[in-house]
Amino acid sequence: MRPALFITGLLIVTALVWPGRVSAEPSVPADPAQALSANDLVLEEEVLVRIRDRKFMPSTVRVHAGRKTKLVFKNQDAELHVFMPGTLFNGISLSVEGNGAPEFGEQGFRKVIIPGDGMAELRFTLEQPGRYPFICDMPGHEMRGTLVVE
Ligand SMILES: [Cu+2]
Repeated sequence: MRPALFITGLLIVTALVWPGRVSAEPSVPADPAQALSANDLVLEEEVLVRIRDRKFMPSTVRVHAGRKTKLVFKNQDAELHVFMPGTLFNGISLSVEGNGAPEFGEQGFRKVIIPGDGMAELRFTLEQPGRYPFICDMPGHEMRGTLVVE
């Protein structure tokens, strides 16, 4: 009777203590992955360009060479507009999110059409400093801007 009681007692104590010890262990595999994605977010530079009354605001947009960039266009007009940067993004990896309609040619990104009250988010990294003009190519829109890569 007594040894059986003792063993039962031991089992209960072990059951009470063991789960606590297990949950106290740090979860090693999750930590490096989280640190990496947090790092990625910190390194990304976000630049916002509003479009209102047929103007890019600001019309001079500054980004940094070698830096992961998220360039956001918010179209606050009712009509659609276009971000068309010429050959700047030829051969450059670029992703577009939002509700715009991007166009890609053989050389890569050509332009994105952004609906009224719409938004386009472009992610890229540019390596070559310089001043690069962009336009909205909708008929009658005299909209110009300059992307400055510093
Ligand atoms: Cu326009």
